[in-house]
Amino acid sequence: MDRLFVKNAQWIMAKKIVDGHDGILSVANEMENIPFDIKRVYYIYNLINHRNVERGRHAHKSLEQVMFCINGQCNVLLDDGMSAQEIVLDQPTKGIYLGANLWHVMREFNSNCILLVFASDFYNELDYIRNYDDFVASVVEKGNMVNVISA
Ligand code: T46
Repeated sequence: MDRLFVKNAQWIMAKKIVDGHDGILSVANEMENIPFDIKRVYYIYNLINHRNVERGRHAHKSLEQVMFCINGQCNVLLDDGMSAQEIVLDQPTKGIYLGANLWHVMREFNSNCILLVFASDFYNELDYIRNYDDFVASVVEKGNMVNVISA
């Protein structure tokens, strides 16, 4: 598993229970594997144009999320405004925490990719920063505010 060096991201491992039955049961518990109260769950699937599609391409102002690829795989580009890295989600138990102020792009899906996302709040379009320049400006502004406070 790649070391994460971008801010506001971390690997999240779901529990994997292999018992006497066929199949594997995985579980993620609020405040245990998922570091926030879960208000919403959504999933992304049926990626027919999977080779060319990119989803995400935004940051959130305050929303926190954990994303698992529970079938297939995809890449996620993570960009905190200072540095960026691309990770692979390819195991149902290996999730990524997406904190606020983290630009993320999901891409290079394979055809059977299913993303399962736990979110800390309900859908609110006002929480999205969908323009990359606006995102960088907000990171710079927050960085300056930190410097002013700590000066
Ligand atoms: C995110 C990444 C990982 C709703 O009406 N309710 C919802 O709960 C969601 C998630 C979306 N929508 C609507 C808003 C848009 O009209 O569904 C449409 C597609 O949403 P969006 O373009 O934001 O989809 P993605 O895949 O680019 O992003 C989604 C989440 O929206 C976003 O919060 O971080 O997955």
